[in-house]
Amino acid sequence: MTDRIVSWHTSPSKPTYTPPPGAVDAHCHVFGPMAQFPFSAKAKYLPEDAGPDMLFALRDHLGFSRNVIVQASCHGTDNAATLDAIAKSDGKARGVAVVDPAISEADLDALHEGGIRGIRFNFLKRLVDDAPKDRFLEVSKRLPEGWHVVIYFEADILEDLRPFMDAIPVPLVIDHMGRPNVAQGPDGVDMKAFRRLLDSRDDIWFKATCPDRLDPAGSPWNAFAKAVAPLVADYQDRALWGTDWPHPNMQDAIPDDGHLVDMIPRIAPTVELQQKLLVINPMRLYWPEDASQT
Ligand code: 0GY
Repeated sequence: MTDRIVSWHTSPSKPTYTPPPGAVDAHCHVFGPMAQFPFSAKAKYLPEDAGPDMLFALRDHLGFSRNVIVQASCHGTDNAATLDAIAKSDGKARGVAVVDPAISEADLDALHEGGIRGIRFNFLKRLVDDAPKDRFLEVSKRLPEGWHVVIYFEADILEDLRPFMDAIPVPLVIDHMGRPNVAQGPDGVDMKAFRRLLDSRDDIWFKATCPDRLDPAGSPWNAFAKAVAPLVADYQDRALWGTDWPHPNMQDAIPDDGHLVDMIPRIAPTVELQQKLLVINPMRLYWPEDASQT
């Protein structure tokens, strides 16, 4: 691992779609800057710097108001870069941390003070060396009030993870819908299994994100739109949306973030759905104290 990767579009287009006031990009990351926040020795990719200034410039360019910054695997369990970005956001960002499950209560409280509202369990073997379910479960039982657990997995291990997910006593947010094969369509086996998971509890949320990762046919991501729009309609109070900028690890088919925003009306065609997806739902999870104003 020598070359540092540029995984984002350097001049994304201005979207045609205008998000509603107060829209939240509920899945994005920051990388470094490395000189200040070195990457983990266990990182599986080494990105170029993509710090808060770049993230906030993109937020404004795309017409969004707030960000939820998810700790990327390249920073391991040191959340300093994520916390730094939140601190620089003027209250417009909150975050999801990755922690050593042995973290103390005092350190969890410090993360809360810094704007963290959840922790992420990553089960992708290409990104992390291990994912200890028993230890994850233990820490999920002692999170600060109002926090949730974000889980990142691929569709082929959904059934294996069911007992683990069932035992987590706080709300769950599933990254990228558990990476279904969208080419199977809205009634394919992956989407059906994901719907069974959503039906098992009413506090499981999902991110209707990453057409660039999930649609094998590529842009304009028609299979993604076809498979995901019914899910957003049927579970409209639990759907979130995000850019995934700076698109960790993407090297081929780096998406244009303006085009990603233009997907929103294709998966949420009415103003009411868009308001839920982009404002009401993320505000309930990440800024509940302000949510009633939306
Ligand atoms: C994503 C997707 C990926 C990476 C990470 O933390 C990460 O490194 O999340 C991926 O490579 O699929 O959610 O941003």
